[in-house]
Amino acid sequence: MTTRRRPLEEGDPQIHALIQREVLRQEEGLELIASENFASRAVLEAVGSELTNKYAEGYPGRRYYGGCEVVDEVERLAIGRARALFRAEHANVQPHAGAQANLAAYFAVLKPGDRLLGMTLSHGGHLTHGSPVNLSGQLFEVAQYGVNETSGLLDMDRVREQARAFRPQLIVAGASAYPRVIDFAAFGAIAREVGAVLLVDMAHYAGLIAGGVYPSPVPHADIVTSTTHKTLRGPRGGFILCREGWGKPIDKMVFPGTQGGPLEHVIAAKAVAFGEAQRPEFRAYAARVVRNAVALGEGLAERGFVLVSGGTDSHLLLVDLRSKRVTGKAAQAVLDDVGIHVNKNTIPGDPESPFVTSGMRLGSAALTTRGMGPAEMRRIAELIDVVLGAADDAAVRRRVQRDVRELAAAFPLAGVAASALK
Ligand code: DSN
Repeated sequence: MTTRRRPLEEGDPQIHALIQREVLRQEEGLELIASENFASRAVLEAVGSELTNKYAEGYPGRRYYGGCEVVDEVERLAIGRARALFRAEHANVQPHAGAQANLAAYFAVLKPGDRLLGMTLSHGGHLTHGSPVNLSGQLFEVAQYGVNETSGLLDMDRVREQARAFRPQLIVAGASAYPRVIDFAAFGAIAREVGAVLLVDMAHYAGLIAGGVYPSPVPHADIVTSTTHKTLRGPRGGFILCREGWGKPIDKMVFPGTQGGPLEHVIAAKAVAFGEAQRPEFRAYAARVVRNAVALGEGLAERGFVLVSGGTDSHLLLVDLRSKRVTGKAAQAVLDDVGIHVNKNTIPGDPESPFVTSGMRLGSAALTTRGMGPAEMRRIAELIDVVLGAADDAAVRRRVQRDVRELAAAFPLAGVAASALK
């Protein structure tokens, strides 16, 4: 008789128990963090594979180590699938994360002291788009654009004026808390007019772009960076797409410029995710993500929540909590306590500090993967409203926590592999 080996449980019960706790937390809660998702079992299996044992500095066919014949095939598959999925001329799948993808891409274009124009973090941009606390804000001369604080929308005329005045060598488009469609064509035209390279960081929208429900930046940008784990629902990691002419400088700046050995187990999982995203079911998933975000936004608006920009065209919502007299920090804590996971977020012109904030960011990608639909989104809007309206009432919090667990139990994580591609 053979007994099933449980190497982690037996070999490291502490880490095993912590992973089990995290699985339970994910199972029992409602994941509304806009940058998170649930990867398929196939993606998880690839990440947990023996490919982690292999060093493979270099690129397929040009490695600094022997024994790379298998990982060469893995990486070629990932590159081919990324290029096909996004119709890109060149792909580099080695960036360990989005920040690394951006850093490598910046150095392919810029020298220290050159000029970068990016979206300000407090208006929904990203740390790596020129924030003073990030290398991108320290190594380059940076100017930042934002949204119109009344409409919450990007004003492309204003961006054009800034670009004309600042004459950046690189313009960065893309955001981490902008719910609406970004006009990549307008960014492309502005970049051409001022002689800048256009880089689009599509990390948040990648799955929606792959699924055909959000416009692709690829026809308009010289370079596109991304992560694989948000709406794209792959493993935690990054990648870069670019026009052929940028291929060599980008590859050189990923390795050896900014990284060492690639994570071939993660690259295998990226290939799996790109493969999943090529299927017709993924297009249906992407459409459901947007429909769910719209439903969640409508449910919240009906209950007096104010949505920055009035709604969403994507997977995410930015909620101005001032009408509810609660800060982002307090809302996040109360919601966490009942198992609804969101993140506090600055809103345009936020009077509070980035640590406190007046807003929260919500996203529908993860719960859509679990199989939830518009009816569940409306129910969640109601639960958010109830708990934020009675934050000091422990009995209400416990009742909402029970409702949250009940709703989550109806869409088990164990069903993700099946429901994810429904
Ligand atoms: N930290 C990610 C997010 O939550 O949007 C972006 O890198």
